[in-house]
Amino acid sequence: MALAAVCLVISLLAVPAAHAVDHFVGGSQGWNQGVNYATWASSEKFLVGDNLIFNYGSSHGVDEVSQSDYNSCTAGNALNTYTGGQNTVPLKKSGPMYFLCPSFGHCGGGMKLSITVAAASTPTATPPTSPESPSTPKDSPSGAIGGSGYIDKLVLGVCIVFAGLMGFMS
Ligand SMILES: [Cu+2]
Repeated sequence: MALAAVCLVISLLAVPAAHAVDHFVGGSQGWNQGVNYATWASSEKFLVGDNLIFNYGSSHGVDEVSQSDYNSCTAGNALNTYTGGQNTVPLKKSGPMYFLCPSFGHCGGGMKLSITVAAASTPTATPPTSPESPSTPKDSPSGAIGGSGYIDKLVLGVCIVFAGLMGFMS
């Protein structure tokens, strides 16, 4: 039964890699003034199906805007407006997305965020890391196949058949 156990472990390692990632904007600093969001975004890997999580105080808000409004810090033509202090923004399609705080002067002071969302099926060279542990190496042996849902299902299917055979023979 040892081989079946190994098979089960491989399945458990492979399957979670396909799950959506919640990106907490700004890490522990949240959505606030005095945070470099270009630096934060450069450490994240955004994929279709992931979420952006904004946490902020009552003096702030979140507007999704066009690239030109992002560049000029124009808040009047928002594509989507979020308020209330905590928002989950689903990343539904690949391409760039732009956000800014509509409070007067905040965007000009740097409270703006641009990200590039990649298609979920794109193989990832490095697994996404959480802002709390940026230096943790993740050298999982399943990393090379973790990006493919098809391979995950294949591994799982083979394991189910294999486990069934082992149970039948023992
Ligand atoms: Cu603000």
